[in-house]
This record gives sequence, C-alpha cells and structure tokens, in this order.
Amino acid sequence: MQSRAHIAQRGDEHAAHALFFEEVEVGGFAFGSLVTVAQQHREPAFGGGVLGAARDVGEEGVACVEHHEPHRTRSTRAQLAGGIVAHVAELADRVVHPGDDGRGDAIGAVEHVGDRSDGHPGADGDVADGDRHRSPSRTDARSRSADIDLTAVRAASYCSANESFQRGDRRAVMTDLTRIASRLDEQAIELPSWAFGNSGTRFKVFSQPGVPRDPFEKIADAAQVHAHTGLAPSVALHIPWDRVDDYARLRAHAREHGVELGTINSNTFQDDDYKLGSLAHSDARIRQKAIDHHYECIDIMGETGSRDLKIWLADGTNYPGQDDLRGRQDRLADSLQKIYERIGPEQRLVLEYKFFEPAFYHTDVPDWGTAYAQVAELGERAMVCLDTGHHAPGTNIEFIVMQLLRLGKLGSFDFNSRFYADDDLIVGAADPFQLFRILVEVVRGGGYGADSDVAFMLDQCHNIEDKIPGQIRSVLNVQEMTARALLVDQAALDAAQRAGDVLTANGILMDAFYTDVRPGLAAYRASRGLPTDPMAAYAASGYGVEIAASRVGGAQAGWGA
Ligand code: AOS
Ligand code: MN
Repeated sequence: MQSRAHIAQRGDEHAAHALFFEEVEVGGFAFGSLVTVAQQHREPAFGGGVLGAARDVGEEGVACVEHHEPHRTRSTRAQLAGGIVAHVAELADRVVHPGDDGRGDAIGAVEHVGDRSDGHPGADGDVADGDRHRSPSRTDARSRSADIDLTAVRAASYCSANESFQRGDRRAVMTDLTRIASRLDEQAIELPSWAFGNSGTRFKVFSQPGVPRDPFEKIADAAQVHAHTGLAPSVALHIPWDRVDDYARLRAHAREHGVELGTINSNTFQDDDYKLGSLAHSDARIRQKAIDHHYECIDIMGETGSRDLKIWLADGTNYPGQDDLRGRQDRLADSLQKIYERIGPEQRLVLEYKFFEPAFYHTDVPDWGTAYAQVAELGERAMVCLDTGHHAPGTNIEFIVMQLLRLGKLGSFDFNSRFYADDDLIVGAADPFQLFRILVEVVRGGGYGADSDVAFMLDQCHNIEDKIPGQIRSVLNVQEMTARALLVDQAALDAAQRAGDVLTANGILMDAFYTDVRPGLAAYRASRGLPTDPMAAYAASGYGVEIAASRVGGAQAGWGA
C-alpha cells in the first residue's frame, strides 16, 4: 500500500479549511480520503478512528450524513421501562429531532454544517449551526411545527441541501469513507454454525473436503471469517446439531479463537413427533415435548452466555381443513408463553416467520404481522426475526423493516438472498439493491450500531461454493451495503422529500447506491490492521488447504448433525 498527499485545489471560500487530499493506492485502485490541514498527516486517513476530517467535510458546505438523526428504535431496556404506552406516545410523534441522542455530535460532523457555501447558516434546526451547537429539543421541534409556518424554513433548508447535492465535488465526498469509519466499526454480523457444514437441496447434498466434524471445528472455521474481516465476532448454534457435553468448554474454545457463542436456535422440524406440528400441535404431549426442548435451549443459553433464543417453526398444514387454524394459533400462543416465562431478564425470545415451507397450505407463523401479534402478547423481551428469504416474491421487505423498527419489535435479521423461495444464497448476491434498501431503512430507523439491539445474522447454506470464503463474501457484502446506506445524505433527502422533489430524492438514494465503496473499505480495513482483500488473504493463508488435508475421518457435519 502506497500513500502520497497533495493539497486539493478548491475555490471554496473556506480557504482556512483547505483539505489535504490523500491519495492512497490499494490493490491498484487509487482513491481519495479527505484529511484536515490540522491533522497535517500526523494521522492516517483512517488512523485510530479520528474523525476530525469528517467535521471539516461539513465545513465545505456539503450536506452531512451524520447530522440526521435516525428514527430511534426502542431498545429492549426502553421497552421494559415504557411498555406499550411508550410506543403509543412515540408513534404519535413523527417529527425528526436533530441531535436528540447526541449521535451526530459524537461523530463530530454536525458542528459546522450550518455554514452553507453562500456563507449563511441555513435554517435553524433543519441545518444545525455549529457555532451555537444548537440541538433543538423535542419540545422545540413540536412547538415550532405547531405554531410557525415552516414553508420558508423548509424551502431554505431544501435549497441548501439541494445545492450541495448538485455540487461537482459530491462524488469525491461520497467515496471518502473517513466520516463513516466509526460507524463501520460498529458492525457485527453473527455467523450460523450450519453454514460450515455440508448442505444441499432435497435432491443432493455435496460433501466438501475439510468440512468440520463437530461444533469445535465449525467455530474454528467461523473464527477465520472474523480474523480476516473483523466483522463476525459471534457464532449462532443450532440445537441439537451443535449439542456438546460441555458448553463451558465450547465457549472457552470460541474465545480462544477470538469469537463468542451467540444465538441459540431451536429445532422442532427434524423429529417424527413433529410431523403435524410442534408448539401448535393438537396433542398436548407433543407440545410439551417441544416446550421442553426450548427449556433445554434456555439452559444452554445460560452456559454459552447467549442473549437470544431464536424460534423458527415448521408448523403448518398441507390441506384445507386439515386442522383448526385458530386453534393452532391459540395453542402456539400458549406454548410461547410457557417458553417466554423461562427467558432470563437479559435474554430475548426471537420469533422468525416464513410464508411457506415445509408446510404448503398454511404456516402458523407466516408473516411479520403474525409474528408481531404473537410476540407483542408475550412482552418486551419477545421480538421478531426477519429472514430476508421468507417472503413472497415482490414483497417490499424494507417496508417491513421500517414497520418493525417503528414498533420496537425488530429483534434480528437472518440475512441471505433468494431468486425464488428460501434459497439461502449469499446475502446481496441475488438482489444487491434490495439489500441496500433494507439497510437504508435499518440505518434510518435506528436499527444499526452499538446502541441498537437489532442483531445482524446470516442464515445461509453454501451448497456448491466453498463455505468459509462464502461466509467471508457474505459479511463483506453486508458491509459494503451498510457503507452505502451510511453514505445516504439524509439531510438532503429529508429536504427533497419535504419539498416533494421526487427525482432529487430518488437521485440522492441512487447516488449512494451507485457509489463504489470497495476502495474506501480496503483503506478502512488497512487502517484497522485487517487485510485489504479478505478473500485473497484467506486464500493465501492456506487454512482451506490445511483443513482439507487434516480433517480426515469422522463424520462431516451437515444439516442434521
Ligand atoms: C428456516 O427456514 C429458517 O430460516 C430458520 O432460521 C432455520 O432455523 C435455519 O435456516 C436453519 O435451518
Ligand atoms: Mn432463518
């Protein structure tokens, strides 16, 4: 990696804030990073998470991403305090409240946004004026909107934002990831242990050399993904596939490899008793068996230190009239209640929905509305899991993301991609734009970052491709789309939306989507001591060759062990 610097020639009025334009070459790509004069190259572009550069990007008069406050998701703790009443109050309050949680200030980009390129501070409140560090309170915002005609204010704000959008330097700003570096640091994507075992379709399971024989080897493989990307610090387990005698030992093993044990997934779909259902079954004995299985999972969570119990049910029917739809729903509610009562105060029950398969006529938790209805009845620590492959074709998934965040019930994602049904392909492979739209709503709705309780997980199978690189590619895809989502100029977008400027609003979103963030992410990784190209680094490490040679004998793990 080479680095050289020169002063960017800019005819901007803020000469005192001229920027160094640091050009860095990574893997043959040249790209720029904005660095303040004040830094004088004492800090690398991404050095140590110093984000002073981001602050000065704002001074250039460019509308600032970090200024915008995302709609806040209600954390589990907040719900515990406020409950459903808080939700109602919050839902009535749809005003954007800049600066409410201080996030913008913490990132350091807000302060000078108010100085537009024409030297005017812009509309108070809508574009923050850093000299006064004004952060309007919720009360301020509400009373303003009640008492004042905002037309002129909105117009001024919109013009300012739109002007910045039209500026020729916007592209340079978009490819500079310095200002979102600390937000990228917050990304954590949990890996599914089953992604490292053999898998296939109902037609054929292809085995691969080097596939783990037990949960210990699965975790060692998952740790490779984290070692090369820094993105995957935990591994989800599936019980009974990952059942071991000593979970404390498994946990210690994970830590030795630099990862933690994460979500515990129950399994009520591979036992003959569950042919006609599990938690919704008409037979009380079978329901109790399924409930007991979840009690075992909760016990395991205590040993593994897991926060989430994720429940996906294969329950459903194949033929109209086969069973009583409402009776099943009532039995399901009763079973879930019994499980929920065992969940610890720091733990959560996360219910995953899926519109069909393996049942073909009806599924007992087919959609987000049913999952929401069930978990809302349980309480604050019951949430919904959104698996991106579990919707009918054409479903607007980002709308569901928005709604669940709005309701404070988005617990986790199972990320994957699909062309047809629940294909469990690499996330972002089938429809990158959809992944972008989802992540835009996640960021917008406060579902991303260190102060969010929304868990990002993968739920994928690598039937024909190599598994560890398949997982590496997956987390990189999520990271790339997250970066693009973080680049959306929310202030400009808000202004365009308020002005009813359809094409500018759409253009702002597409501008972020089409930004090539890969060179910027390579530099970001380098600044964090990570390989600029994790796929290449993994291949060069020889780990894949080594496990293929050494893992001889024993039964390879697969969907069922
Ligand atoms: C099944 O379709 C679901 O996606 C579940 O998340 C399931 O537990 C997981 O895929 C492992 O089978
Ligand atoms: Mn899933």
